[in-house]
Amino acid sequence: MRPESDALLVIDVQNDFCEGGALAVPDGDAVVPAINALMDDFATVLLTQDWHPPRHSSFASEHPGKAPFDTVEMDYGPQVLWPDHCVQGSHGAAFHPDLRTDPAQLVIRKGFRRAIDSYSALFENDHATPTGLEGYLRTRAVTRLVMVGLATDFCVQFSAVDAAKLGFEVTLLGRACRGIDLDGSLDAARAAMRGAGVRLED
Ligand code: VGL
Ligand code: ZN
Repeated sequence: MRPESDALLVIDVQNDFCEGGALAVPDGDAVVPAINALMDDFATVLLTQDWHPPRHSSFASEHPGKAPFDTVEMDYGPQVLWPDHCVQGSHGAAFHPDLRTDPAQLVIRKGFRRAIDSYSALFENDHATPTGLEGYLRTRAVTRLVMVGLATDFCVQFSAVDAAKLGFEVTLLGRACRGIDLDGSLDAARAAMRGAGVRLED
């Protein structure tokens, strides 16, 4: 068992990112058994949940003439548009039914403001508005984060880079992550994470 200072941060293992979901990540379901097994090693287990209100500004359906996976310029910078997904309280927003949730001590919800998306578990997409997770980690004296979940090139990447920038020691376990891979975004994500000092392991 690892010390309490090491947290397993499980990103967005929700129905909409798994097979049959609105924004299914290829082979996304494969992370579930790997993550469940990891939970036994960690005294500190935290989950994130993508949690959008209806008509969220990241939904392509809110942008006439735009399609899912197009990019638009928001006042906080570029934003990829997505199919409607992870609407608060919906089946798609629920955790994958086989994901163990009992070991989790915190569920942090993000993307709940209509006008701004939040890929990262730490800051919204303006890179300035905190989610509150940093304070939780610091007050619990967590210094190391092992990150797993969906999607490698969006929410996992943004969370890992933000955490590394804040001084946490971050490791990403590739076997428990899967990516969307839009126009080479997976390779770009790996490079960005390495550049930020994130350890990439299998
Ligand atoms: C995610 C796109 C939109 C993710 C969330 O969890 O990676 N990607 N919302
Ligand atoms: Zn989302």
